[in-house]
Amino acid sequence: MSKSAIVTGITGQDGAYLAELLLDKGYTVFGTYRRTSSVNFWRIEELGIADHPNLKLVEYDLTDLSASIRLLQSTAAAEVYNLAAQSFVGVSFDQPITTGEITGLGAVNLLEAIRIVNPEARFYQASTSEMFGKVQRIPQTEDTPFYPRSPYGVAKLYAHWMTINYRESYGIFGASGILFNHESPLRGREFLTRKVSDSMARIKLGKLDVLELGNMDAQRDWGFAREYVDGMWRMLQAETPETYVLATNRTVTVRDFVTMAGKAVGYDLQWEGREDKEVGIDRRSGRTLVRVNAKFYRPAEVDLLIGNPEKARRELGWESKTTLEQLCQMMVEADIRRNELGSSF
Ligand code: NDP
Ligand code: GDR
Repeated sequence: MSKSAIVTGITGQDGAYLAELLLDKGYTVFGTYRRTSSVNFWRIEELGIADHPNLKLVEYDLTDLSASIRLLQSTAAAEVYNLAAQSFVGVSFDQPITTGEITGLGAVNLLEAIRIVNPEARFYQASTSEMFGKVQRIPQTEDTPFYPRSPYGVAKLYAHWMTINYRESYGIFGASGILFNHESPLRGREFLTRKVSDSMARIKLGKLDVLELGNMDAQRDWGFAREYVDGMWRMLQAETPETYVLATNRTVTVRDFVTMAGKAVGYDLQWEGREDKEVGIDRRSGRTLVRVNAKFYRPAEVDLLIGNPEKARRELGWESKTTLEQLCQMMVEADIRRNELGSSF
């Protein structure tokens, strides 16, 4: 009999890629989406899986315990991937309570539903490198102490520990993936890499003058999302529920990424000025293409993330293969195509 899985957050980047992977493996996928005034399925449409016969779309809100219980009852799913979250770090400073309710407590609604309805179901929690926050040690591993720096990071840390607590208290197969930043052409446009790839494409096409950004010195370990969802699946096929870091083990600054994206469309950026006076100028034309605007600074920042995925490599056979240069090129090309077609995603 084919397996079935619940994927919360199917309208998001990872939800779309994970659904694609599970459908390819023959799963029946129950993908959950939120009731909003205009639901948007552009990602699963772009992947060509929106009309797949084994994809069942289910209306669901993570903050509702009774809905979580009914979700487990009606689907009888063997695997539950909790990808739904208020996932934007910047917004979590403005909406700390909503973020706590969705990103933190929401995971517990699902864990409770599993405990009540089907304790045999395997659970994946989408944990994050944001839990490391103020760096204590590098590279970060499963044993690095946590020090979250945003309401988002704190909420995720709560959900992470609750996953471990349900593992230890009730024997639930709860795996937690501490994933470092992962990006793709399906990334939301509010996140750094996609904001940059989309803006560089628009500058190139004459649709935008200048790209405005916040902290240029932050360093991130950026990988390709399609490879990371494969790691999630591997965690739920393992013999025992564990915590794993997924990362590339390479870190670059925001500035480096912008330079890379500029290069992908033929610009040669040089950087002048410091902090909120910094600008990126194209050497060939002398044009200012990038400017820092302090309104994009966060009240507290995570300065440096670099993960060591050795445990995942050793125990799951997982590794990241796509280089950041390849990823950046892929994102910029996708955004050039979209902008030429006048697409708004
Ligand atoms: P996205 O922001 O692209 O997707 C989040 C999903 O959660 C969307 O489908 C969203 O639905 C859904 N959602 C939000 N609130 C609720 C709610 N109350 N009830 C049900 N669904 C809800 O995130 P990603 O795909 O990038 O990330 C997936 C998960 O992995 C998230 O939990 C994120 O925090 C975590 N993560 C991501 C990393 C990354 O680099 N991408 C790294 C580490 C962890 P809607 O479309 O309606 O808003
Ligand atoms: P992050 O991703 O906060 O790491 O969280 P984001 O892409 O938002 O920021 C990355 C870094 O870039 C700096 N930055 C800017 N960021 C945005 N969004 N917009 C800007 O204009 C800008 N200028 C500079 C940020 O300050 C930050 O240092 C992501 C999310 O997907 C989380 O859900 C996930 O858990 C973590 O990655 C791992």
